[in-house]
Amino acid sequence: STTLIRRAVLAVAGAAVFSAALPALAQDIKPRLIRFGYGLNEQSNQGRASKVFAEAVEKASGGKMKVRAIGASALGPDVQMQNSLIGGAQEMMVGSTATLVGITKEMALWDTPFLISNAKEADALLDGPIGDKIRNKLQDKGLVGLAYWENGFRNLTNSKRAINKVEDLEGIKLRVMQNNVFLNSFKTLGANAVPMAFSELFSALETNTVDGQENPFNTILSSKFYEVQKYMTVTNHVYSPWIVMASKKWWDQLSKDEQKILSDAAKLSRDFERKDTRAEAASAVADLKAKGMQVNELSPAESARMRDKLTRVYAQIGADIGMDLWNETQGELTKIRAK
Ligand code: TF8
Repeated sequence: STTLIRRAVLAVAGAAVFSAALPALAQDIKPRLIRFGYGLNEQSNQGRASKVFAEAVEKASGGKMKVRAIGASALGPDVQMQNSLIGGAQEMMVGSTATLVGITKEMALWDTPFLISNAKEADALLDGPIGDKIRNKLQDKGLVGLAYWENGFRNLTNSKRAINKVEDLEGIKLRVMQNNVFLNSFKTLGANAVPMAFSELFSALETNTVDGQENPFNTILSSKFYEVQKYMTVTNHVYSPWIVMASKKWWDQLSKDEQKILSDAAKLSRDFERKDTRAEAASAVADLKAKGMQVNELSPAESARMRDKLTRVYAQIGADIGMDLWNETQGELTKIRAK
């Protein structure tokens, strides 16, 4: 009977080895080299998660699909990479949704000031029907949106003064993303808003070409903006997602198995990225203070004044993305908040 047990054990072990090897054998996977570009540096939340994505793809494909994660805008700023993907000259990227508005107008929903107020709302809205609907619109434009990562709640920094009230923004030369909602919002609030690619931002701040910028804590830390910015004002004025995308031209040549490996890895790295980003953000204010930044919080009353001043901007977003999508989003948020 010992032999019987031994045989049974061996059979089970053999089956396990066989079935573990089987998916890789049976799957339709070709050797692929995937250039995955991103804008921040390697030592950022974006860089860390890009590495997780690359490793997940390599592992799931048995080493056949190799991802070269290339950061620091070495493949160009977001706008340029988006166009490379559309043209089929680059395979993948992760970047801002804000620079996609010219391609898919519905993306402007994510630029709505104060739309999302916490992580629970962000995840549920982005991973739910609204997020899917907007993401899938990219397909007609030559892009495949696979998952939203967290860029985060944006805050203001500048080299001139602490922003205690809306009027303090007057005359501040503020870099904004290349996106009309951001441009109009900050012009409306009195700043001298200048659209600029992220890759040019540090040196623009350093040379005082602009006085300030707005980004999540994580980016202010990882891009070392504290070296060239004295003041940070916690405004949480908008939640920005990032989006992982593939070139549709390239994607359409992949097998179903290869496509699944990439979408699974995009989601796996998304879950890692959100956790990592939130953990880093939680201690970032203390870190930035330790680096010498003077930090203040915008009062709820001033925040409310900001919103009031942006009424026109809200109306414009509704008109641009369509009132149906706007109303659906409000309905979805009501549901999420009730949960
Ligand atoms: C910005 C965004 C950046 C993104 C990134 C480089 O300020 O917040 O995080 O563009 O992909 O431009």
